[in-house]
Amino acid sequence: MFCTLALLSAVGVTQVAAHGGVLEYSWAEKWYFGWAPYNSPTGQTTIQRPWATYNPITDATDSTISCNDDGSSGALQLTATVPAGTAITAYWNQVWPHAIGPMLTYLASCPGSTCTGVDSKSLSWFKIDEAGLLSGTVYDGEWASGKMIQQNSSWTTTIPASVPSGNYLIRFETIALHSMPAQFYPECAQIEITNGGSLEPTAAELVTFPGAYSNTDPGGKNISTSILVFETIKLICISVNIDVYSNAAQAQTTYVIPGPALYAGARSGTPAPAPSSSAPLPSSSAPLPSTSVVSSAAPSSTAGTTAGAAQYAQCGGQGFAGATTCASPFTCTVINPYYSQCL
Ligand SMILES: *[C@@H]1O[C@H](CO)[C@@H](O)[C@H](O)[C@H]1NC(C)=O
Ligand SMILES: *[C@@H]1O[C@H](CO)[C@@H](O)[C@H](O)[C@H]1NC(C)=O
Ligand SMILES: [Cu+2]
Repeated sequence: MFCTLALLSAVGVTQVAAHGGVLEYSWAEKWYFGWAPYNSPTGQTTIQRPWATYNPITDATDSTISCNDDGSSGALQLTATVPAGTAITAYWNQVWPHAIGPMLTYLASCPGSTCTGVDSKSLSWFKIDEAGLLSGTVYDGEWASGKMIQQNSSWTTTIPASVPSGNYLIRFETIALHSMPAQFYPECAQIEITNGGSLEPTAAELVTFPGAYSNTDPGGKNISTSILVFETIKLICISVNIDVYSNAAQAQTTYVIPGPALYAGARSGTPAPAPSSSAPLPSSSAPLPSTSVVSSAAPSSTAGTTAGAAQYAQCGGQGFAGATTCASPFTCTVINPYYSQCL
């Protein structure tokens, strides 16, 4: 009885207290400030698409799920130029409160010579980065969004070198699974990719928002039920015999990240997809070591670490215990104190 009451009020507090979105971006040592949803739209000049609210989207098919707004660009919309291969960091408001759930990044190509005026709901999106359950179990493992919090509430995604040059929206998203239903936090920015490659996303890699997610996705609304129960019992009812709940989530070490298969150029980390050697990474693969793409060369080099970490792999940062050298010709580059990457 006590536990039930405590549970309800704790959930309520969590939901009121802490939400938000992407407030800034940085790459190549430049900073780009985002849209301020609680200021007047008049006079706002930013590369970020306008967005409406710090509140989460709680319906996977909501009309605002492309860019957390009606899909339109700003009156004074800017576009930033980004060479393909650049690592872009998005910053959420600090300290991001939701440590359970995946991180996802998408691109959508705009028709014509600019994304300005293009409705984000009309575009086809492909996923260039995803990370879900990094280690452990759904019950108490480490999630990508927890790692995002450790990394100064930021997430770094590299624009694959294979993406064709052109105008794109980039959509960073974190999904919070601590409560039911799942909470979606997507924001978008306008970029022009230069020096790109020639690997178009395939039809199977392209989705629309809404359309990409469903409320019955195993990685969406559904899985958060068990997490909510376990987390809340763990926090609030510490003395209760939790054995009775120790079934599925305690044993579950995989989490199916929602959305389409990862774009091939992001899977291989090289401009051209290696046809047979690089089996597609299962999108549910729990123990992805980092946010980054995994080189197909990685598995064979695990015995001797002299080769160093692959391109785009994490190679340093607070709390990082993996290899700190990079395979030739890449060098370990500090992105921020929490994250260094082989570039
Ligand atoms: C949740 O998942 C279970 C089993 O995986 C399934 O039977 C059930 O219908 C799902 N519920 C929803 C709301 O999707
Ligand atoms: C952490 O993020 C904030 C933006 O939220 C930024 O201003 C600050 O420079 C970042 N710190 C580091 C060390 O990257
Ligand atoms: Cu929140």
